[in-house]
Amino acid sequence: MKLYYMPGACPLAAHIVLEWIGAPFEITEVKREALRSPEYLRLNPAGVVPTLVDGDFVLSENIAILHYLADLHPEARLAGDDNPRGRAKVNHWLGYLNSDVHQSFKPLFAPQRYIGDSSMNEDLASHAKARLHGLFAVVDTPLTRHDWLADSGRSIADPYLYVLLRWAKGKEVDLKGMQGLDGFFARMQADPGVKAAEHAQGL
Ligand SMILES: N[C@@H](CCC(=O)N[C@@H](CS)C(=O)NCC(=O)O)C(=O)O
Repeated sequence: MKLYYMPGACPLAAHIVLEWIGAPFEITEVKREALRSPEYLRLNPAGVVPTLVDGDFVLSENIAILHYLADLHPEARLAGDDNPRGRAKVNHWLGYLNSDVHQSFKPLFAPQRYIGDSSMNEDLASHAKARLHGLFAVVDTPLTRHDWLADSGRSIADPYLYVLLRWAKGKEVDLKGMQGLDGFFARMQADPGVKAAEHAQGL
């Protein structure tokens, strides 16, 4: 199994899951300028990471990849404890992280895709950060009650949240007073699988 990634970008979530499930895998870094190369576009027509290649099976989209890995290794119990409500809760958080939180970082990383006037970049960034503050507050609440995002326990949603929190810290999103998130971040940082993935990506 091979995971295509850019260091610190969202494929870090799948990379951590690969560490957690303990299956053999390799990683290949994609340089930003190679995202639009014909070779890479053949694997991932959207020209983004992650892409996972498992034999003749090529898969993109974070949520699809995370579920695929969890389904390949049910013994790791990363998809919501194998019952409809548990799975629904994991999907709830994955949807929230992928559609709302992840997307709200995009004006911070690539403002030129959202506005033509770069003198407005600071204003755009401050609105994006305010939006992210509110989105993270919603995630903080369950983490004041339990260690992992889904109440069924550790899941594929947790590495995704961890990646987004790393970005929030890098971009100085205000997370003051969000103690659930503080504890979660510290737990993830101490996790051997997280450490291994970060080390392999040179982070
Ligand atoms: N919908 C995709 C989005 C993936 C995505 O946004 N990847 C970013 C890195 S975190 C990327 O490759 N950005 C490069 C670009 O947009 O040019 C998914 O969830 O997998």
